[in-house]
Amino acid sequence: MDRIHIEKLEVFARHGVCREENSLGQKFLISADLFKDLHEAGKTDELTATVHYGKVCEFITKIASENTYKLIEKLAEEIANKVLIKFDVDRVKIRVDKPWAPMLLHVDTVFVEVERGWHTAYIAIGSNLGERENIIGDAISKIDSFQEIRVKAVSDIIETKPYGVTDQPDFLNGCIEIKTLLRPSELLAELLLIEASFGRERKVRWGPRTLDLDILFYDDQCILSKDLVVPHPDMMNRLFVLEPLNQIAPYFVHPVTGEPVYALLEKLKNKTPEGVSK
Ligand code: A4P
Ligand code: MG
Repeated sequence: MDRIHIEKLEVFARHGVCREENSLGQKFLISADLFKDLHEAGKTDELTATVHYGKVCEFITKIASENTYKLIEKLAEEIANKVLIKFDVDRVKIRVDKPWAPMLLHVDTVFVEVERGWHTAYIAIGSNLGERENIIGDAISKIDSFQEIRVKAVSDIIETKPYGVTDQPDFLNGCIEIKTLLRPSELLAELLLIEASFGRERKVRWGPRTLDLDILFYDDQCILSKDLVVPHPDMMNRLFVLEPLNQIAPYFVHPVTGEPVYALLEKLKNKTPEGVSK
């Protein structure tokens, strides 16, 4: 992919584990790769079509000089995260060199390098208790209020009959597409907190709930752990998931089955002749 490369920006700052480093300070060299499609800027010659590398340098200098961290790992992580949030880039690689680190040995330089970027995830939303519509709307706003999450698309919210445990009120269901800097486990932790903030109680599996937030896809990753399974293992059996998901991501390919969402939906509808949301 195209990139803008910043090589060894000099910043005087006070990061380090030793107290002297925090008071005296030293020079750090910071390099950055900003990954972005530059075709438009190359064609139009317009600054608005690209990222102003001067502004990025000023921004990095501010982060590095106005904070004091023990580790250059932390500095690199902070710069990566903040640059991704502030500037319109898909991915960044940040390298922090500390060539004058106080060691009684000679090394040319010591550096850490991290690569971070935006990820795409799809989340299913359900509610069948309380003010369902308001709860879903407020939950979406809450998700969007995170700096590390951007809601990119919202499906229609549809009324559905309960699936699994059928002796419970009807649900409202929808799906959203997000871009996020959070890792899957961090995203799950935030979603569980949001569920809890809407009074979600876990009494019965598949039972009634004020708010349910399930991660359907996270990029094309397959995750199988005690707390998280992605893609959601039962999504292909649920019209209440596939119908709204098909509105916002019909061509997203399920990384396990290799089928796009619209095909999963067609398949399920053929198994469910009434074509109703179950
Ligand atoms: N977990 C694992 N993978 C995931 C994932 N991809 N996304 C873990 C979110 N969580 C995931 O979830 C239990 C644990 O699953 C979480 O703590 C997380 O670590 P839960 O939401 O407390 O459990 P649950 O909802 O009672 O069970 P389950 O199997 O998650 O149920 P679902 O799949 O959420 O289904 N009918 C209609 N019409 N509409 C609905 O929305 N929802 C359900 C619940 C049943 N019937 C429904 C609907
Ligand atoms: Mg759930």
